[in-house]
Amino acid sequence: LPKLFIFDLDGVITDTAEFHFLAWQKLAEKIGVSIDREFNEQLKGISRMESLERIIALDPSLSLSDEEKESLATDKNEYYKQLIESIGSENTLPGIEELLKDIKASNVQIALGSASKNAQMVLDKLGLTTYFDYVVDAAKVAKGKPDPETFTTAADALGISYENCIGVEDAAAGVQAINGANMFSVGVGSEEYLANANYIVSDTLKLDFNQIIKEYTVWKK
Ligand code: G16
Ligand code: MG
Repeated sequence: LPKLFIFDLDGVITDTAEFHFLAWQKLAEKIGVSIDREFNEQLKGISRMESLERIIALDPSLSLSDEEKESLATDKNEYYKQLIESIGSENTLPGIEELLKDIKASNVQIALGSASKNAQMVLDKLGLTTYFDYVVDAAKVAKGKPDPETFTTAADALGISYENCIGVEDAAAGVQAINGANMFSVGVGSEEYLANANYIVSDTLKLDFNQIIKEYTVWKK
């Protein structure tokens, strides 16, 4: 068995990836730029400021000061916080809590590996905090995804070697981070964006503990 599962938050444990998208869409509108879901794929897992930079870059005529950027990033976070204000356990994606229970029942540890500054609050609202042995959020890492640091920080904190870890991600940047850490990567979503994952499922309901272990065991040999 592996020793540690490290879960991404937005888009894997909960449907908040959609709320991030809606908040960025509203923010983009404010500066006269329009973004669609396809463009949004590259914002997944990327920090708030880096996401803003990518949106600004869509209009080369925009020139914004650092203060203006800070203020826009804060606006986006306010939109996002409004959208997640009333989330609860019904926002946990299908199959996730069952998977967390199966992992715990096998005495394997669980960590969170999120790029979000709102991660702990979201986990609390979902009522899932007690499943997690360790939480890595934006405050704990210097280099965000696709750098492996988010995932290695969790393993290091729990004293577990990387080849005994499984990372679960919905973002291309996140899969790249897991692979860069030499951990087994599970991608949730479309093959179009997650082709580099060691194992891909189309949605969270297909995250079956025994199947993941099977795939991991083959990979490890
Ligand atoms: C998440 C989202 C990203 C978001 C980032 C920062 O990470 O996927 O879209 O930009 O966190 O979030 P915040 O603005 O709340 O700090 P993850 O790693 O949980 O998918
Ligand atoms: Mg994500």
